[in-house]
Amino acid sequence: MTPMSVTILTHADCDGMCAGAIAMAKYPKADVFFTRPTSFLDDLRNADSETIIICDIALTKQDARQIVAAMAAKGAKIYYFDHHVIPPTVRESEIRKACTTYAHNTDESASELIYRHYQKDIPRERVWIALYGAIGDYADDTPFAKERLRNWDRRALYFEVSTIVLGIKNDEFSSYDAKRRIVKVLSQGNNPSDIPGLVKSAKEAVNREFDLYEMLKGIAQASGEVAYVMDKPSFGFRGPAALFSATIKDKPVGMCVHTRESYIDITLRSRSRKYRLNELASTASEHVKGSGGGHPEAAGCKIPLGTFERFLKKFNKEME
Ligand SMILES: [Mn+2]
Repeated sequence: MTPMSVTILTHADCDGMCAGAIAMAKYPKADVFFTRPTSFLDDLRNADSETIIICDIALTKQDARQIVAAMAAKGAKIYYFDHHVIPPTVRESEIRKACTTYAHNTDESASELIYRHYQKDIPRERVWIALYGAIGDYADDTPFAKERLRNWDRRALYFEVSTIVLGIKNDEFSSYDAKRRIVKVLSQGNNPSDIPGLVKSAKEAVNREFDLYEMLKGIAQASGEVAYVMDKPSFGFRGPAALFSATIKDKPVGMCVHTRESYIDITLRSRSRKYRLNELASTASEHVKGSGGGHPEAAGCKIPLGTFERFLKKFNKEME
């Protein structure tokens, strides 16, 4: 183990990048690695630092027990900031015991959780990054975020959030190396719009989203209370495709369905606060021996090939 070394393991979306940037504001020499729930166990096992900071990574039902055991066995200081639902295969008290610090709340973004932990050690203005992460994850409705939004020009903040959320959708900024550069720049107190090319990239993504909406008008379908688009030509922009399908068909829930080689990948978005998509996704996908989860308004599932009809029927039934 390298002494005094710090590894940041974080999610590669806006909230994860912002949470990572806050960790890096505290530890400028830290190494940043991006991970995701399904590769978290391996990446954690490979992390070789005295201090490991984990942000915005959900524990999967399948790996949760092994991850907690791996954290406990590591002999490192582990700081874990997350807001995903804890799977039933592990107890929160066990996670807490395996970590030096475990900050968890499903109502707050990972960026807010980590900012609150380090705020005394970093410049006050880094709260912007926390707000970018919160807005990026639709988690700016918390008492903390609402109060902080009043301190600044929120239109400027939204501009910066849009720059990062949309800018990383284009190839130029979607690689882990490009995202690592963005995290570093943010951690030093710069804004997303300071990164050469990122605003332009965001604008291109906006254009593609409007084009996507036009394209979906012709192919979105609906069944019961669910709108969906099946195997649209490109795999990207799945969240907006799910949402726009719901908007086009005027349904509370939209899905973007992609048939992959060995499973069906479904991205879900909701236009209504009435439903908890993560719970619906989990119940309906398990009904067909798949898996799913996420947040109340944004979720994802993997289900076996040939089970979409049954999945959809169950999903509609659970919505009632
Ligand atoms: Mn998040």
